[in-house]
Amino acid sequence: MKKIGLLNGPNLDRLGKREPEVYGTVTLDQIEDKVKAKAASCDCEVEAFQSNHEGALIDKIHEWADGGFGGLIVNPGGLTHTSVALRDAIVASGLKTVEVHLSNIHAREDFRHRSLVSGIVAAIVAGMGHHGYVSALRYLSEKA
Ligand code: DHK
Repeated sequence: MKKIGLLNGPNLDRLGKREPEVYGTVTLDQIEDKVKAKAASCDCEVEAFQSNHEGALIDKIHEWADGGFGGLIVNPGGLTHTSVALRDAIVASGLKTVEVHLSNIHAREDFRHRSLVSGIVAAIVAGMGHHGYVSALRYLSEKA
């Protein structure tokens, strides 16, 4: 049984209420349920965590790295574009990682085009809304 972490960063707890024209109407609870339901059919176990705090996200990555996890699905939210520390934690974890964005960050403001995470992850999914998370799990169920 592969253990996969599902990590969501700042403001993703507001999904469903937050700019639905950009991020959709599906809530984070619903996304986590969809990913966990998919996990049941591909011999994976998914643990989900969301925080609005950079340090809490980093602590969770360390915990998962030490806890026998094999893969990580991460949407760092706005920290995507700013956080060297989060990037360093992902590298140090050794977890096979997929970066997910609900929106197509390359079709948005210039400051969203650069991700500090993209260069160190195995794969990137952007613009597929909540489907991106399930696609990431499908990939990690084979590759992690
Ligand atoms: C989510 C956020 O909160 C933004 O800060 C990113 C990302 C994009 C998303 O599309 O899921 O720029």
